[in-house]
Amino acid sequence: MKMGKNVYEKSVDPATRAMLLEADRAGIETAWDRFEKQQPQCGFGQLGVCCRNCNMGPCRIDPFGEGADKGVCGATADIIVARNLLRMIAAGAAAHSDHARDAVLAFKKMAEGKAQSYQIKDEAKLNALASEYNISTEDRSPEEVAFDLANILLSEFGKQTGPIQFTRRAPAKRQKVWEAAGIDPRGVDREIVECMHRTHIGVDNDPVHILLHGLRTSISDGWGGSMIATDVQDVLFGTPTPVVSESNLGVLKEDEVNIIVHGHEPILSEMIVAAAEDPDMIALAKKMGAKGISVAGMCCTGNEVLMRHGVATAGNFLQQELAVITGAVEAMVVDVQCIMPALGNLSGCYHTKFISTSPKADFPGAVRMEYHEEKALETAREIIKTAVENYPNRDRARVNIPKEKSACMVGFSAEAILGALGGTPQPLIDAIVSGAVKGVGAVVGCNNPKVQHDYGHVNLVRELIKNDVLVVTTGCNAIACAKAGLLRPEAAKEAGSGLRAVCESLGVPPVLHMGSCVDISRILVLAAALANHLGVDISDLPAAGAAPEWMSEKAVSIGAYVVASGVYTVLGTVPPVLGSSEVTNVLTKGVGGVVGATFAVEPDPFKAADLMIDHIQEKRKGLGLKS
Ligand code: CUV
Repeated sequence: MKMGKNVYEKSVDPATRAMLLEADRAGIETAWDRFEKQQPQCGFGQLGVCCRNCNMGPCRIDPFGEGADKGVCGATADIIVARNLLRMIAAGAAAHSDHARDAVLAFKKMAEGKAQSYQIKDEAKLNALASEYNISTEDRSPEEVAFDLANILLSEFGKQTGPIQFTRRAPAKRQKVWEAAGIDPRGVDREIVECMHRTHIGVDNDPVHILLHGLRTSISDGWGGSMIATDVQDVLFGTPTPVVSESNLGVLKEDEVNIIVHGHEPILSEMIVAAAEDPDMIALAKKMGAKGISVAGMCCTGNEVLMRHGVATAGNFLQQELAVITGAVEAMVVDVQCIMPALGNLSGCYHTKFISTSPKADFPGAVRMEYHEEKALETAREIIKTAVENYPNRDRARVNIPKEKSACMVGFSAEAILGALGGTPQPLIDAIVSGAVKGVGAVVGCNNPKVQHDYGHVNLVRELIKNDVLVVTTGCNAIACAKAGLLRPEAAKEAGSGLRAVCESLGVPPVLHMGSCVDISRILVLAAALANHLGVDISDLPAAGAAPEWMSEKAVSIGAYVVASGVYTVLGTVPPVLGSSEVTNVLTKGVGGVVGATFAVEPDPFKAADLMIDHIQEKRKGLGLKS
């Protein structure tokens, strides 16, 4: 049947297919339908040659060379594409870093005793961070240390001269590369603001010069904003250690109040998880006829509570609407980033309450329950209560929860990985030297309806582990892997014999879930630890990165800082740069001469795996290791 066939083309995930059929039956539209209605998508936009940066325009360059070859100001396709890309990086870096800022502000309020719901959960990490900043810990309470640390972290955003402290975690050779290229960032906010200044009409009009600033800005994200977010969140909520859980829409409960936390900030989701355990709330749920309260995550705030508490995750980016379509979600609670405004209308077709909590993010059709640190737990309780009281409104006839869910082992922070190895990266290095493990692949990023949902993620990762490449993952790739069963220790059976033996001896999966998107900073820290241990640069490591289904501007910033850190990166969807041969050449070739790594684009996950494996073999050769 045509409808069924369509569903097969849209996703490889059976739960997703089931819900897409249900959506069709109910006449409900999803992102896939809206994507189809957008076809054909604007060719100028796809190539990146449309400029709306001033009101002499909009201008666009004719890619066939028959019409306009310059905008009104004289900007060529090369300039326009580079400027547009820089604005994407700015937005992505801003999203991660503004999240980090809020985490630090919450941390500061905690230190001042103004946010009673939060405590210091990882004092060892607090002290380690304090010593990185030369903050004295002697004869001082953890809160006093935290207060000083919060202030100095806040200053990383607004500072005018560098370096950003955490960039000093990179190998010395890498820092020299950045200094030589003039891309060592000065301050997080400064670089982002400068992106906006440079791309204003009549400022920076040299594509290479523009792209170099893009790298600088992205480094201020990866080794700045994102890393600050990860570390402060670890101090506040605990550094993840291995924990088991479940993943996919089948984690929703037939007979319990289902609450989904969706978005990015654990500042909120942590409190929701805590409040859901409140005996009063559970008693209320029972009074409403439910057996209990079940919290499940989506996207990266889901990853945060999955990593730290083993809270089940209901799915990745493209499943957010499908969760509502199960008819079994009492509340979809969101904070910031990757939340589809479509959820407003959609929730209106079901009993689901769509609750937006961030002072920064409002949505049509959402109930606003603004969330402030001072009253964090109180607000979380009110949110839970709203969800619980909504349970009797669930229409049983419309409940359709797919049965699929997979077990997963998660929680592999850099600390947990080093801990599992006995406190030093040496055993992993030995495995790499012997060739049992060929190298490390970092596979991350979103879903995108341009790609069959999860197809790129799951096939790329399977191919890598089959070839003895250990995979580290975050974000929506991690969730795709969890759903496919690749985060179970038993998945070692799918790995090549060398990787399989290593995983089985350690009792870990061949794919290590390192967290949310800001936690790609954990991958950087791990890469730095490996490089430092070997006395080489990150660009010398047998490692490669990939984002098979990326879509967000954050992913552009991530790709840029991963490459700027020396890691070859393969993108599965085409970034809007092909309208400029100069920009395309710089990203795929020229940048290698500056930072020792380049981008590649390869939509086919099997070919992408080959590219990564070839790169890893080349780096092995460079280190004198056998292939
Ligand atoms: Ni931040 S950025 S769709 S949730 S990974 Fe998922 Fe991860 Fe992309 Fe968003």
